[in-house]
Amino acid sequence: MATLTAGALLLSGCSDEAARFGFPEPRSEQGEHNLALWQGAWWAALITGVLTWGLIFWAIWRYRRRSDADIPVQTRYNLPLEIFYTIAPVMMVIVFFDHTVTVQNEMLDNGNPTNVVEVTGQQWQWTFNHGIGEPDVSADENLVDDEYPYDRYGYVVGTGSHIPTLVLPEKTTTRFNLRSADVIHNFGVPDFGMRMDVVPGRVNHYSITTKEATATFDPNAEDLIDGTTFRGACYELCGVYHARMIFKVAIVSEDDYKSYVDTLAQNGFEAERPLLGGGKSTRSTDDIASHNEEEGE
Ligand SMILES: [Cu+2]
Repeated sequence: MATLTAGALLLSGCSDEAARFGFPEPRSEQGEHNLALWQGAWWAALITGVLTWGLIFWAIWRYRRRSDADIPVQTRYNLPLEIFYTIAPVMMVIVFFDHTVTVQNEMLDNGNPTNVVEVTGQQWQWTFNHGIGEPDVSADENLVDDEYPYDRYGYVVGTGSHIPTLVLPEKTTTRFNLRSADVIHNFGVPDFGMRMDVVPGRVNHYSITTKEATATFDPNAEDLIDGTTFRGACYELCGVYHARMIFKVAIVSEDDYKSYVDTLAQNGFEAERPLLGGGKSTRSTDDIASHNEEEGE
């Protein structure tokens, strides 16, 4: 118990990161649920570990051989104890399972998205299609048909030499519709505590609700996007240049987001349909987005 208390003091005394057991500070509402599951699982494992180690060492000491002539008590069976150490782990697994399912449901809950971004993974980068105007989210009821929530899109295309930035409005529920143009990719942002496979031939999706903005967008500034950005990546080994499928995430104010999408459109990165990979998606947005990249993190 002393060790446990010391451990708790150490953790609370240390940085927030230690208290999160290395989990990044969630930048989405949903990420908080995953963080809680992660912390709860660590605490449960630590408490069980300390208790078990304690009992092992206590038994070794308490029932040690005290002299050459002494033979410690020889116990072969202890039925109540055996029943206990069968049932206790089963109970623990049930509790873990219950929490896991609850958190999974929270992470996969679509909420009421007010913003939809069509994300395409292609070897070896991402395309982000941002809607212009108000979305008609009911268009997403059938994800494989030809209907999309917006009439117009501003898009950003990453390439092997250009890391794209996924710009999102603050305090907004954004739904990501995930498509692959070739093989299985995986779209994830650690600071959202979430990732999901991107599978050719189907449309996966999840929603996140961003917290407050940490960056700004100004079309007239030297650094188009300024402030703190987060890292995103492909989490499914998808080929030789898998490691290049990284991107940045910037959370900006709603006004900045609108101005960002308008800027994309004004610079010609506009389409009536989202770019879903293939030939067109090799066109790079370097010329409007690149000069902020160098200054980035
Ligand atoms: Cu990939």
